[in-house]
Amino acid sequence: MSKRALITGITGQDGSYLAEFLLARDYEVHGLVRRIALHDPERHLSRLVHIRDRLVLHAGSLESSASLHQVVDLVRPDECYHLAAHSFVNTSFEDDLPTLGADINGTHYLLAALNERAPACRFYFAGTSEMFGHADESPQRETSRFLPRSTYGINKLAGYHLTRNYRERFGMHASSGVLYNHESPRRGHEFVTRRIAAGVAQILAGRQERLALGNLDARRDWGHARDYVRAMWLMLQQETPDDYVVATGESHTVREFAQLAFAVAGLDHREHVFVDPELCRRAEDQPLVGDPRKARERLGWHHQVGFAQLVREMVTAECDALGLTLPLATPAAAQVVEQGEE
Ligand code: G4F
Repeated sequence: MSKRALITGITGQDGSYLAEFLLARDYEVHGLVRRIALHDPERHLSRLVHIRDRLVLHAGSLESSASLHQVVDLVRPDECYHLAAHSFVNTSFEDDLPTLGADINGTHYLLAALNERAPACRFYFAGTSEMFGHADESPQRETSRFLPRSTYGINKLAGYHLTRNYRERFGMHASSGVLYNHESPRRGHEFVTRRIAAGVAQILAGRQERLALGNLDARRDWGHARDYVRAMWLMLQQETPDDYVVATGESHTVREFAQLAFAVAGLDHREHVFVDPELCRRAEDQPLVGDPRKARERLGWHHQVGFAQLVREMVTAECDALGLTLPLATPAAAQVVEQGEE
């Protein structure tokens, strides 16, 4: 009999890759979605179009404990992947206040519903490197101190501790992944990698000339979302639940990402990119880079898509969407791309 998985946040980048991954392994895949997603699928289910008829979607809300009990009762999942959350890192605490409570409550309601109605269900919580925030060591590992610097990081840290509590107190098979930035052509438009890839395509198409970015020296540990959902699944296949850092262990600056992305299109980023102080974040002093050793040793996980391949895939997808063919790279651009591939 095939296993049943329930995914919250199935409409997002990670949710869509995870659903594909599980379907390929013969899972019966259920997703919790907001009612509006079912009423306006074109807008809300765009990442699931190609697999929509193989999924079972349930309207429900993480803000309603009753609706979660209902869905858990109905699905009786073997595995639950809790990915839903407001995911854009906003530096303004004031603006984030309403989302903070909702996300923490949602995680708690879901854990409680599973513990009560499907206690054997294995649970994955989507933690994030933002929980480390102003990390006091680099690279960060599972034992590094958490010092979140955004309400998003605080919210995720609360979810991480709730997950640990349900594991220790109720014996649930509950694990958290501390995931570093993971990107793809399905990334939301507000994130820097997608902004750059889309900007390159717009410039190549002659629709705009310049691209505004924030801090070009900010460093991130960027991997491909497809690789990261595999790590989530691996965590739930272990005999014992645990928490894992999922990262490439390699960091690059926003400038490097831009340089490579423009080079892929035969362009020079210095002629198009400018810094808009409005887009610069405060307090980004410690680079967030993960140490994925534990995931490698215990899960046998390793990222497969490297930095240059990720950048190329994202730029190519944006150009394809506009019907553009990437020009043959100039020798200088080819050199940048080659360096990125090293
Ligand atoms: O793409 P970002 O907005 O991602 P951020 O803030 O690192 O968060 C993402 O990754 C986290 C770790 O997995 C997740 F928890 C979170 O949900 C999300 O998925 O920014 C990346 C870096 C930052 O240092 C930012 O300051 O890029 C810098 N940046 C420079 N210019 C910019 C821009 N970020 C954005 N969004 N837009 C810019 O123009």
